[in-house]
Amino acid sequence: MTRSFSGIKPTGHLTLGNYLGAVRQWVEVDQHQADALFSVVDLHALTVDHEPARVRRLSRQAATLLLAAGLDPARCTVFVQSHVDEHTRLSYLLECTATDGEMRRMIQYKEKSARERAAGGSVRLSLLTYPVLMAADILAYGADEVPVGDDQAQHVELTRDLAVRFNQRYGRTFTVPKAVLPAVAARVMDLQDPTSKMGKSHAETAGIVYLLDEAEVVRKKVMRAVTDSGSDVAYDREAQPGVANLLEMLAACTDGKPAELAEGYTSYGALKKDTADAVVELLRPVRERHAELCADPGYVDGVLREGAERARGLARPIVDAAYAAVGLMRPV
Ligand code: AQP
Repeated sequence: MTRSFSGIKPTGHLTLGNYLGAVRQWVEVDQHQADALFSVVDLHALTVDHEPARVRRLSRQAATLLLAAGLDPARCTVFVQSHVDEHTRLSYLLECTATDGEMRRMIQYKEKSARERAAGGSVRLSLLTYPVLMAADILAYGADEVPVGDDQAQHVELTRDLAVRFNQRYGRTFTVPKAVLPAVAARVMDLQDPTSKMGKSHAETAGIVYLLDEAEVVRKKVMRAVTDSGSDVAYDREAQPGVANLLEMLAACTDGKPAELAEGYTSYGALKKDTADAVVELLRPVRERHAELCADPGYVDGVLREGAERARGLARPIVDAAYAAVGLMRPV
């Protein structure tokens, strides 16, 4: 059976981008078709300035939301990354496989490090090596597939390169994985700046729909979305990025096609209203189930405990084999 791994960073409240670009595919497809592992990748949240109590709170919230969205522990493995030591153990071996040039070419690193420097801050070394830890997350499980949004495709490409290089140098140890992108909404854009990704860690929140936003808040955010000058509703990402973003969101919520949906609208107002309604309806059951799960924290703890146990059992032999392959002496 195909094995898949995917993760979500507790760097903020989960967004509609996370849901449409990743989580929904995990729920509807991956957990049914693969031996799927889903992790709250909390170590990745430490690559930028963070508040410890907030990371802890957001990790629990992310795990609870994944279950609320429909991940079923009877079908898949849900766990917290820092509960499984194999990730950091393997990360070091992969740091010895990657080059610093490769790391510095990563688009996310370039963008984030530039942002940190512009704000007068320093750049943590872990921000540079983040893609190596991500590669370890994937390779530790022998994952064949990595269901992600478009923004992570370059990191999965790097993971493939590292796996191939390691296997060539030390003998076949890792499965070479591939990224699996959703057909629509692979990149949901910020409603206030449709040229930038809707990201959960962004400081400006007016253009971000969070999964736990009240229905009225969602409506307000969508109705105030930046559209384009002109009044035609057409699906054109280059010329009309704001409208294209709304059409893609509507298409993802209604299983439609953005270009076909565009033909049914003559005003931005009607498109926004239908998009807002569709998003509210899509998120309603997730919010309701989240509230139920919050009332039963013991259940979430149990899922995460069992998930980490299973994850450890899968990762340990693969990481041990990698340690042996590079020439490290095994404990006697
Ligand atoms: N806007 C998006 N559209 C489609 N997919 C998205 N994903 C994230 N944003 C979008 C996908 O969600 C999964 C989890 O990603 P993450 O936790 O790395 O994403 P984030 O919300 O983008 O978090 P940050 O901290 O704000 O990220 P940075 O600043 O690093 O971009 C992934 O599969 C991702 O593709």
